[in-house]
Amino acid sequence: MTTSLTITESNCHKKPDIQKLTQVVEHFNVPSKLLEARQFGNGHLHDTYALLCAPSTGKPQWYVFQRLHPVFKDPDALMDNITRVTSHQRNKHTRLEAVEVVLTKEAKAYFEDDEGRYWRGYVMILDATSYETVTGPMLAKQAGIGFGRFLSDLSDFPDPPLKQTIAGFRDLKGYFDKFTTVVLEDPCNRTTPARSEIDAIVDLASLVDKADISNRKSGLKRRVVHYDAKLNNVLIDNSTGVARAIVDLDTVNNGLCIYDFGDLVRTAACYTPEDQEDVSQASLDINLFEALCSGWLEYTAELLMPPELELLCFGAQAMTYEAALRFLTDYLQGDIYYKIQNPQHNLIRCRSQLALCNCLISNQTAMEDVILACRPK
Ligand code: GN1
Ligand code: MG
Repeated sequence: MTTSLTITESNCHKKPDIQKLTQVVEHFNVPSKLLEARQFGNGHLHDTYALLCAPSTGKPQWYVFQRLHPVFKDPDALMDNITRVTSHQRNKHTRLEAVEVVLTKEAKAYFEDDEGRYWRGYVMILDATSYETVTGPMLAKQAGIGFGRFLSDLSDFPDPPLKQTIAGFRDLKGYFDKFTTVVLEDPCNRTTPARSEIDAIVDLASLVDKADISNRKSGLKRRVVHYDAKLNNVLIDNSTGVARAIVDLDTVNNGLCIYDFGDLVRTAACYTPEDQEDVSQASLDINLFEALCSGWLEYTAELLMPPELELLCFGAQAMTYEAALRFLTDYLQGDIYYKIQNPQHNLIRCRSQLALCNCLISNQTAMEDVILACRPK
Protein backbone atom coordinates (compact mmCIF):
# COMPACT_ATOMS: atom_id res chain seq x y z
CA MET A 1 0.00 0.00 0.00
CA THR A 2 1.27 3.51 -0.68
CA THR A 3 0.29 6.95 0.48
CA SER A 4 0.59 9.26 -2.45
CA LEU A 5 0.83 12.90 -1.53
CA THR A 6 -0.93 13.45 -4.76
CA ILE A 7 -4.36 13.18 -3.14
CA THR A 8 -6.29 10.09 -4.09
CA GLU A 9 -9.42 8.46 -2.73
CA SER A 10 -7.45 5.41 -1.60
CA ASN A 11 -5.30 7.21 0.95
CA CYS A 12 -8.19 8.90 2.69
CA HIS A 13 -10.18 7.02 5.28
CA LYS A 14 -12.86 8.40 7.61
CA LYS A 15 -14.87 11.57 7.10
CA PRO A 16 -13.20 14.45 8.92
CA ASP A 17 -15.03 16.97 11.11
CA ILE A 18 -15.10 19.95 8.74
CA GLN A 19 -16.42 22.40 11.29
CA LYS A 20 -13.62 21.64 13.71
CA LEU A 21 -10.96 21.77 10.99
CA THR A 22 -12.30 25.11 9.75
CA GLN A 23 -11.99 26.51 13.28
CA VAL A 24 -8.42 25.22 13.57
CA VAL A 25 -7.29 26.49 10.19
CA GLU A 26 -8.57 29.98 11.02
CA HIS A 27 -5.79 30.30 13.60
CA PHE A 28 -3.07 29.66 11.01
CA ASN A 29 -1.49 31.76 8.33
CA VAL A 30 -3.18 29.91 5.49
CA PRO A 31 -6.11 30.95 3.28
CA SER A 32 -9.06 30.29 5.56
CA LYS A 33 -11.57 29.07 2.93
CA LEU A 34 -11.47 25.31 3.40
CA LEU A 35 -12.49 23.74 0.08
CA GLU A 36 -11.75 20.12 0.90
CA ALA A 37 -10.63 18.04 3.89
CA ARG A 38 -9.53 14.42 3.92
CA GLN A 39 -8.19 12.08 6.54
CA PHE A 40 -4.68 11.34 5.37
CA GLY A 41 -1.74 8.95 5.68
CA ASN A 42 -1.01 5.89 7.79
CA GLY A 43 0.75 7.21 10.91
CA HIS A 44 0.19 5.27 14.14
CA LEU A 45 -0.18 8.31 16.37
CA HIS A 46 -1.46 11.67 15.14
CA ASP A 47 -4.77 12.46 13.41
CA THR A 48 -3.62 13.69 10.01
CA TYR A 49 -5.61 15.59 7.39
CA ALA A 50 -5.00 16.85 3.88
CA LEU A 51 -6.66 20.25 3.57
CA LEU A 52 -7.22 22.27 0.43
CA CYS A 53 -7.39 25.97 1.30
CA ALA A 54 -8.30 28.74 -1.12
CA PRO A 55 -7.32 32.41 -1.05
CA SER A 56 -9.88 34.99 -2.25
CA THR A 57 -7.95 35.18 -5.52
CA GLY A 58 -5.37 32.75 -6.84
CA LYS A 59 -4.78 29.03 -6.68
CA PRO A 60 -5.93 26.85 -3.76
CA GLN A 61 -3.12 25.06 -1.94
CA TRP A 62 -2.88 21.72 -0.13
CA TYR A 63 -1.67 21.54 3.46
CA VAL A 64 -1.13 18.70 5.90
CA PHE A 65 -2.62 19.43 9.31
CA GLN A 66 -2.15 17.22 12.35
CA ARG A 67 -3.74 16.95 15.74
CA LEU A 68 -0.85 15.68 17.82
CA HIS A 69 -0.89 12.49 19.87
CA PRO A 70 -0.93 13.30 23.60
CA VAL A 71 2.48 11.63 24.08
CA PHE A 72 3.89 14.95 22.85
CA LYS A 73 3.51 17.05 25.97
CA ASP A 74 5.91 19.87 25.13
CA PRO A 75 4.90 21.33 21.75
CA ASP A 76 7.38 24.22 22.11
CA ALA A 77 10.31 21.79 22.36
CA LEU A 78 8.89 19.62 19.57
CA MET A 79 8.37 22.43 17.09
CA ASP A 80 11.59 24.17 18.09
CA ASN A 81 13.52 21.00 17.17
CA ILE A 82 11.74 20.79 13.83
CA THR A 83 12.30 24.47 13.05
CA ARG A 84 16.01 24.24 13.84
CA VAL A 85 16.51 21.07 11.79
CA THR A 86 14.61 22.31 8.75
CA SER A 87 16.42 25.71 8.84
CA HIS A 88 19.72 23.86 8.88
CA GLN A 89 18.62 21.74 5.93
CA ARG A 90 17.56 24.83 4.00
CA ASN A 91 20.85 26.66 4.64
CA LYS A 92 22.73 23.69 3.23
CA HIS A 93 20.90 23.99 -0.08
CA THR A 94 20.61 20.24 0.11
CA ARG A 95 19.02 18.24 -2.65
CA LEU A 96 16.49 17.12 -0.08
CA GLU A 97 13.57 19.48 0.34
CA ALA A 98 12.97 20.58 3.91
CA VAL A 99 9.39 20.42 5.13
CA GLU A 100 7.78 23.82 5.64
CA VAL A 101 5.93 24.48 8.88
CA VAL A 102 2.91 26.79 8.70
CA LEU A 103 2.81 29.39 11.48
CA THR A 104 -0.24 30.61 13.37
CA LYS A 105 -1.41 34.21 13.12
CA GLU A 106 0.52 34.81 16.38
CA ALA A 107 3.63 33.44 14.62
CA LYS A 108 3.69 30.23 16.69
CA ALA A 109 4.40 26.82 15.19
CA TYR A 110 1.35 25.16 16.81
CA PHE A 111 -2.11 25.95 18.13
CA GLU A 112 -3.77 24.64 21.30
CA ASP A 113 -7.50 23.99 20.96
CA ASP A 114 -10.11 24.34 23.71
CA GLU A 115 -9.71 20.64 24.61
CA GLY A 116 -6.00 21.17 25.27
CA ARG A 117 -4.95 19.33 22.07
CA TYR A 118 -2.14 20.67 19.91
CA TRP A 119 -2.39 21.24 16.15
CA ARG A 120 0.22 22.07 13.53
CA GLY A 121 0.38 22.40 9.78
CA TYR A 122 2.81 21.86 6.93
CA VAL A 123 2.75 22.89 3.30
CA MET A 124 2.07 19.65 1.46
CA ILE A 125 4.84 18.35 -0.80
CA LEU A 126 2.99 17.43 -3.98
CA ASP A 127 3.69 14.84 -6.64
CA ALA A 128 5.63 12.64 -4.25
CA THR A 129 4.75 9.30 -2.68
CA SER A 130 5.20 7.75 0.74
CA TYR A 131 5.46 3.96 0.34
CA GLU A 132 4.24 1.65 3.09
CA THR A 133 6.06 -1.34 1.61
CA VAL A 134 9.03 -1.56 -0.65
CA THR A 135 8.45 -2.33 -4.33
CA GLY A 136 12.02 -3.34 -5.22
CA PRO A 137 15.73 -2.54 -4.91
CA MET A 138 15.42 0.84 -6.63
CA LEU A 139 13.08 2.10 -3.95
CA ALA A 140 15.20 0.56 -1.17
CA LYS A 141 18.23 2.37 -2.56
CA GLN A 142 16.40 5.71 -2.67
CA ALA A 143 15.23 5.23 0.91
CA GLY A 144 18.88 4.63 1.85
CA ILE A 145 19.96 7.72 -0.07
CA GLY A 146 17.24 9.83 1.55
CA PHE A 147 18.18 8.94 5.11
CA GLY A 148 21.90 8.92 4.26
CA ARG A 149 21.66 12.49 2.97
CA PHE A 150 19.63 13.47 6.01
CA LEU A 151 22.36 12.23 8.38
CA SER A 152 25.08 13.83 6.33
CA ASP A 153 23.28 17.19 5.93
CA LEU A 154 22.83 17.39 9.69
CA SER A 155 26.31 16.18 10.60
CA ASP A 156 27.49 19.74 11.32
CA PHE A 157 24.38 20.77 13.25
CA PRO A 158 25.40 23.40 15.83
CA ASP A 159 24.89 23.32 19.62
CA PRO A 160 22.80 23.39 21.74
CA PRO A 161 21.60 19.78 21.46
CA LEU A 162 18.02 19.13 20.38
CA LYS A 163 15.43 18.79 23.13
CA GLN A 164 14.07 15.48 24.38
CA THR A 165 10.40 15.40 23.33
CA ILE A 166 9.38 11.98 24.70
CA ALA A 167 10.93 10.78 27.95
CA GLY A 168 12.55 7.37 27.55
CA PHE A 169 12.23 7.29 23.78
CA ARG A 170 14.59 4.73 22.16
CA ASP A 171 15.47 3.31 25.60
CA LEU A 172 15.15 -0.41 25.00
CA LYS A 173 15.81 -1.28 28.63
CA GLY A 174 13.08 1.17 29.69
CA TYR A 175 10.63 -0.43 27.22
CA PHE A 176 11.55 -3.90 28.48
CA ASP A 177 11.08 -2.91 32.15
CA LYS A 178 7.69 -1.44 31.30
CA PHE A 179 6.76 -4.66 29.46
CA THR A 180 7.78 -6.76 32.49
CA THR A 181 5.55 -4.66 34.76
CA VAL A 182 2.61 -4.85 32.37
CA VAL A 183 2.96 -8.64 32.06
CA LEU A 184 2.89 -8.94 35.87
CA GLU A 185 -0.08 -6.61 36.28
CA ASP A 186 -1.94 -7.93 33.23
CA PRO A 187 -4.46 -5.05 33.33
CA CYS A 188 -6.64 -6.34 30.46
CA ASN A 189 -6.31 -10.11 31.02
CA ARG A 190 -4.46 -10.46 27.75
CA THR A 191 -1.36 -12.38 28.80
CA THR A 192 -3.02 -15.73 28.05
CA PRO A 193 -3.74 -15.06 24.37
CA ALA A 194 -0.28 -13.46 24.05
CA ARG A 195 1.68 -16.17 25.87
CA SER A 196 3.82 -17.32 22.96
CA GLU A 197 4.68 -13.72 21.96
CA ILE A 198 5.60 -12.90 25.58
CA ASP A 199 7.89 -15.94 25.67
CA ALA A 200 9.45 -15.00 22.34
CA ILE A 201 10.19 -11.48 23.61
CA VAL A 202 11.82 -12.88 26.77
CA ASP A 203 13.88 -15.34 24.68
CA LEU A 204 15.46 -12.43 22.82
CA ALA A 205 16.11 -10.29 25.90
CA SER A 206 19.90 -10.45 25.44
CA LEU A 207 19.35 -7.71 22.81
CA VAL A 208 18.24 -5.42 25.64
CA ASP A 209 21.53 -5.85 27.51
CA LYS A 210 23.49 -5.42 24.32
CA ALA A 211 21.66 -2.16 23.58
CA ASP A 212 22.31 -0.92 27.10
CA ILE A 213 26.04 -1.62 26.73
CA SER A 214 26.16 -0.18 23.19
CA ASN A 215 24.38 3.02 24.18
CA ARG A 216 27.10 3.74 26.72
CA LYS A 217 29.98 2.58 24.54
CA SER A 218 32.59 5.22 23.86
CA GLY A 219 33.11 5.87 20.16
CA LEU A 220 29.42 5.77 19.41
CA LYS A 221 28.99 9.38 18.44
CA ARG A 222 25.74 11.15 19.27
CA ARG A 223 24.58 12.68 16.02
CA VAL A 224 21.45 14.46 14.87
CA VAL A 225 19.25 11.53 13.92
CA HIS A 226 15.65 11.09 12.81
CA TYR A 227 14.59 8.29 15.18
CA ASP A 228 11.62 7.21 13.06
CA ALA A 229 13.61 6.33 9.95
CA LYS A 230 10.96 4.22 8.27
CA LEU A 231 10.49 3.74 4.57
CA ASN A 232 7.23 5.69 4.70
CA ASN A 233 8.99 8.78 5.99
CA VAL A 234 10.91 9.24 2.71
CA LEU A 235 8.95 11.00 -0.01
CA ILE A 236 9.81 9.73 -3.46
CA ASP A 237 9.32 12.03 -6.43
CA ASN A 238 6.57 10.68 -8.67
CA SER A 239 8.28 11.52 -11.95
CA THR A 240 11.96 10.87 -11.21
CA GLY A 241 11.70 8.13 -8.55
CA VAL A 242 14.31 9.99 -6.50
CA ALA A 243 14.16 10.63 -2.72
CA ARG A 244 12.86 14.17 -2.37
CA ALA A 245 12.20 14.79 1.32
CA ILE A 246 12.39 13.23 4.74
CA VAL A 247 9.21 13.84 6.70
CA ASP A 248 7.86 13.23 10.22
CA LEU A 249 10.56 15.01 12.19
CA ASP A 250 8.80 14.57 15.56
CA THR A 251 11.54 12.48 17.09
CA VAL A 252 14.66 14.17 15.66
CA ASN A 253 17.26 14.16 18.37
CA ASN A 254 20.90 13.70 19.28
CA GLY A 255 21.26 9.95 19.26
CA LEU A 256 22.79 6.89 17.64
CA CYS A 257 22.63 6.52 13.88
CA ILE A 258 22.74 2.71 14.12
CA TYR A 259 19.08 2.88 15.10
CA ASP A 260 18.10 4.99 12.08
CA PHE A 261 19.87 2.50 9.87
CA GLY A 262 18.06 -0.23 11.82
CA ASP A 263 14.60 1.24 11.31
CA LEU A 264 15.31 1.56 7.63
CA VAL A 265 16.32 -2.11 7.42
CA ARG A 266 13.20 -3.08 9.39
CA THR A 267 10.92 -1.34 6.91
CA ALA A 268 12.77 -1.32 3.57
CA ALA A 269 14.75 -4.58 3.48
CA CYS A 270 11.64 -6.74 3.72
CA TYR A 271 8.80 -6.93 1.18
CA THR A 272 6.00 -7.33 3.70
CA PRO A 273 4.28 -4.66 5.80
CA GLU A 274 4.86 -4.21 9.51
CA ASP A 275 1.59 -6.01 10.22
CA GLN A 276 2.12 -9.01 7.91
CA GLU A 277 -0.20 -11.80 9.10
CA ASP A 278 1.57 -14.68 7.38
CA VAL A 279 4.78 -14.42 9.35
CA SER A 280 6.60 -16.89 7.11
CA GLN A 281 6.73 -14.00 4.61
CA ALA A 282 8.17 -11.47 7.07
CA SER A 283 11.79 -12.00 6.20
CA LEU A 284 14.91 -10.18 5.12
CA ASP A 285 15.49 -9.85 1.38
CA ILE A 286 19.23 -9.63 0.90
CA ASN A 287 18.94 -7.82 -2.45
CA LEU A 288 16.82 -5.10 -0.88
CA PHE A 289 19.31 -4.92 1.97
CA GLU A 290 22.20 -4.53 -0.43
CA ALA A 291 20.43 -1.74 -2.33
CA LEU A 292 19.54 0.06 0.87
CA CYS A 293 23.12 -0.21 2.20
CA SER A 294 24.64 1.06 -1.01
CA GLY A 295 22.35 4.12 -0.93
CA TRP A 296 22.84 4.87 2.76
CA LEU A 297 26.59 4.27 2.86
CA GLU A 298 27.17 6.40 -0.23
CA TYR A 299 26.33 9.43 1.95
CA THR A 300 27.41 8.24 5.40
CA ALA A 301 30.47 5.99 5.06
CA GLU A 302 32.87 8.91 5.36
CA LEU A 303 31.23 10.12 8.55
CA LEU A 304 30.93 6.82 10.36
CA MET A 305 33.40 5.63 13.00
CA PRO A 306 34.43 1.94 13.20
CA PRO A 307 32.22 1.18 16.27
CA GLU A 308 29.19 2.52 14.40
CA LEU A 309 29.92 0.39 11.35
CA GLU A 310 30.37 -2.66 13.56
CA LEU A 311 26.98 -2.18 15.19
CA LEU A 312 24.84 -1.53 12.11
CA CYS A 313 23.44 -5.06 12.00
CA PHE A 314 22.78 -4.92 15.71
CA GLY A 315 20.90 -1.63 15.14
CA ALA A 316 18.55 -3.47 12.77
CA GLN A 317 17.97 -6.32 15.23
CA ALA A 318 17.41 -3.92 18.12
CA MET A 319 14.92 -1.72 16.22
CA THR A 320 12.90 -4.69 15.01
CA TYR A 321 12.88 -6.17 18.51
CA GLU A 322 11.92 -2.79 19.99
CA ALA A 323 8.98 -2.53 17.58
CA ALA A 324 7.77 -6.03 18.57
CA LEU A 325 8.19 -5.24 22.26
CA ARG A 326 6.30 -1.93 22.07
CA PHE A 327 3.45 -3.40 20.00
CA LEU A 328 3.06 -6.27 22.46
CA THR A 329 3.16 -3.96 25.49
CA ASP A 330 0.45 -1.83 23.90
CA TYR A 331 -1.67 -4.91 23.20
CA LEU A 332 -1.33 -6.02 26.84
CA GLN A 333 -2.26 -2.53 28.04
CA GLY A 334 -5.44 -2.47 25.95
CA ASP A 335 -4.22 -0.61 22.84
CA ILE A 336 -3.74 2.80 24.39
CA TYR A 337 -0.81 4.10 22.33
CA TYR A 338 -0.90 3.03 18.68
CA LYS A 339 -3.91 3.38 16.42
CA ILE A 340 -5.29 -0.06 15.54
CA GLN A 341 -7.57 -1.30 12.77
CA ASN A 342 -8.73 -4.48 14.54
CA PRO A 343 -8.54 -5.90 18.09
CA GLN A 344 -5.61 -8.20 17.21
CA HIS A 345 -3.65 -5.56 15.32
CA ASN A 346 -0.89 -4.93 17.86
CA LEU A 347 -0.45 -8.67 18.40
CA ILE A 348 -0.21 -9.25 14.65
CA ARG A 349 2.33 -6.43 14.35
CA CYS A 350 4.32 -7.96 17.19
CA ARG A 351 4.39 -11.41 15.56
CA SER A 352 5.59 -10.13 12.23
CA GLN A 353 8.32 -7.99 13.82
CA LEU A 354 9.45 -10.99 15.90
CA ALA A 355 9.70 -13.14 12.78
CA LEU A 356 11.71 -10.46 11.00
CA CYS A 357 13.95 -9.96 14.03
CA ASN A 358 14.80 -13.66 14.18
CA CYS A 359 15.54 -13.60 10.47
CA LEU A 360 17.88 -10.61 10.92
CA ILE A 361 19.71 -12.46 13.70
CA SER A 362 20.19 -15.61 11.66
CA ASN A 363 21.38 -13.60 8.64
CA GLN A 364 23.85 -11.44 10.52
CA THR A 365 26.98 -12.78 8.82
CA ALA A 366 25.54 -12.37 5.34
CA MET A 367 24.43 -8.84 6.21
CA GLU A 368 27.87 -7.93 7.56
CA ASP A 369 29.44 -9.16 4.32
CA VAL A 370 27.11 -6.91 2.35
CA ILE A 371 28.02 -3.89 4.50
CA LEU A 372 31.73 -4.58 4.00
CA ALA A 373 31.26 -4.89 0.24
CA CYS A 374 29.18 -1.68 0.03
CA ARG A 375 31.67 0.51 1.89
CA PRO A 376 33.57 2.76 -0.52
CA LYS A 377 37.14 1.42 -0.83
C1 GN1 B 1 5.24 5.35 15.57
O1 GN1 B 1 3.27 7.13 14.09
P1 GN1 B 1 4.50 6.71 13.39
O2 GN1 B 1 4.23 5.62 12.44
O3 GN1 B 1 5.19 7.86 12.75
C2 GN1 B 1 6.30 5.48 16.66
C3 GN1 B 1 7.62 4.88 16.22
C4 GN1 B 1 7.41 3.42 15.84
C5 GN1 B 1 6.35 3.35 14.76
C6 GN1 B 1 6.05 1.91 14.41
C7 GN1 B 1 6.67 8.72 18.54
O4 GN1 B 1 5.57 6.17 14.48
O5 GN1 B 1 8.57 4.96 17.26
O6 GN1 B 1 8.62 2.84 15.38
O7 GN1 B 1 5.14 3.99 15.17
N1 GN1 B 1 6.50 6.88 17.02
C8 GN1 B 1 6.45 7.28 18.30
O8 GN1 B 1 5.78 1.81 13.06
O9 GN1 B 1 6.24 6.52 19.22
MG1 MG C 1 6.58 9.08 13.41
